[in-house]
Amino acid sequence: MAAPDFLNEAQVERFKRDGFLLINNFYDIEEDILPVCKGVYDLTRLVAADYAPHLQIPPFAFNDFDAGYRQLIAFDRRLGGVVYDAIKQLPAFIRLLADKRHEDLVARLRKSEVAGIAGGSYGIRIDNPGEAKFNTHWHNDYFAHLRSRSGLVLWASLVPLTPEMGPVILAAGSHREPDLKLRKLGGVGDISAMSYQELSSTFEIDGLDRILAKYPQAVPMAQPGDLLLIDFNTIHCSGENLSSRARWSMQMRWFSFDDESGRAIKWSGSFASGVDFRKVHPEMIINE
Ligand SMILES: O=C(O)CCC(=O)C(=O)O
Repeated sequence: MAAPDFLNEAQVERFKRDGFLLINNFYDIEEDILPVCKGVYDLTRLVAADYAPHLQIPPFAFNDFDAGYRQLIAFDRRLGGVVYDAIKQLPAFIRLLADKRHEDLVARLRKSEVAGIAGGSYGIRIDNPGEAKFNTHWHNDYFAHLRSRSGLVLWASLVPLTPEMGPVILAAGSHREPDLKLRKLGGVGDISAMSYQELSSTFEIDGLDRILAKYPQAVPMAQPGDLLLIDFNTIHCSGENLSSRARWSMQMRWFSFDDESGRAIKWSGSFASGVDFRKVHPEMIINE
């Protein structure tokens, strides 16, 4: 298939080598990004109207769409959770998730003729300053979402990232690490009751320090409109937000239906869809 014109051969090669690729100005700010920010703003205003009517939410401004959200969580942090759960259902976000350009990327980078969107495996992270407890630990998205090893995370920021905001940290080239195994930390019981975050920190990649020492770390500084592509097998984690603004970022996950690895597991989901990963891949777990 011919490369879509937003992706040249050198970029395809870099993606294959590093297991990630930052594409600058992939999205149209007005068409693609602003409507999502406006949706976040509108939902924040609704939540404020119902649960914090005394707050004076300022008018919408793209560059500071979350000014009202900051007021909301300063008043009651739990209201931030209401916004977080709601925003992944915004039509502007779902339209972007299913964008044809994403399908073309999967076809090109994953050699797929039948692409899929991992159901329930998409959302908008809000990494507030001082809330490192919600950070993801070193993991890859195959473990957390399954479907197929031939998958792509499409990661895009809604705010201009700075190093202080703790952007996602990637172990460049770690998608080529063979035979990754996972070790359960501690005597955890019922994993079906755990959140995604808890689960990602319940299992650790076996030999993590040794593996991380092999790969240089990269921290792409995406700006609104940029797209960061991450191979499902690339090991990565959240950085720590030491700034004064929340780090808002979209995660959209696509995969290849036609890849053998997905067909072998009937495209099963993982923890993020309530499936116990250990039942699908017992050979990847080290039980002591
Ligand atoms: O944006 C981040 O902090 C990392 C997100 C991540 O690792 C994930 O959602 O799998």
